[in-house]
Amino acid sequence: MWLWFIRQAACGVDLRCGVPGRVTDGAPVEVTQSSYHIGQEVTYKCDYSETTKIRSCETTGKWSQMGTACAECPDKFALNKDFGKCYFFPKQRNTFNDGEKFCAALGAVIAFPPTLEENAFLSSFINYNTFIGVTDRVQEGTWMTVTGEAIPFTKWNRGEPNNAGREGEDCVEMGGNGL
Ligand SMILES: [Ca+2]
Ligand SMILES: [Ca+2]
Repeated sequence: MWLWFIRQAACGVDLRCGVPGRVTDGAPVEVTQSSYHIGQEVTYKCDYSETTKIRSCETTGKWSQMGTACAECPDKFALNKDFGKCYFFPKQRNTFNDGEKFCAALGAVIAFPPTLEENAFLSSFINYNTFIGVTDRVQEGTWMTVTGEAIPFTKWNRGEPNNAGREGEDCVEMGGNGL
């Protein structure tokens, strides 16, 4: 009998987020749904590195703010997208050991170029000979990175390496010519 009464019906549906779009430097890894419920998360991958970030569907029905999908560089450091690295070229002069400490205090290491392209990039910033993160202090004549990795190529200037001087040389400097 009640069924014969005429009433309005209240309709409701959960707020949902739409398909998550690209950001300037990355995109969602996998978009499988046409809409997402509140609290659901998607993973974004940076276009030029393995960095990933999470974006979530907020109670407003919008995706959480995401400036960039890639990692951000620390203060003073500039991003190089091609190499997926942040670089800083300080002006002050240091010994190699002090340079290492200087970089370490910034959470960095003395930069070393794993490719010829990166070697060329580094050299383009060099006005005065500049230490790079390559050393033979562990074993004389065996050159490796300051982090203990093998170096994939060398680009020695003529006559180098020569361990010159009374105390020898265990560090590497690069000139503006990339040697
Ligand atoms: Ca030398
Ligand atoms: Ca040496």
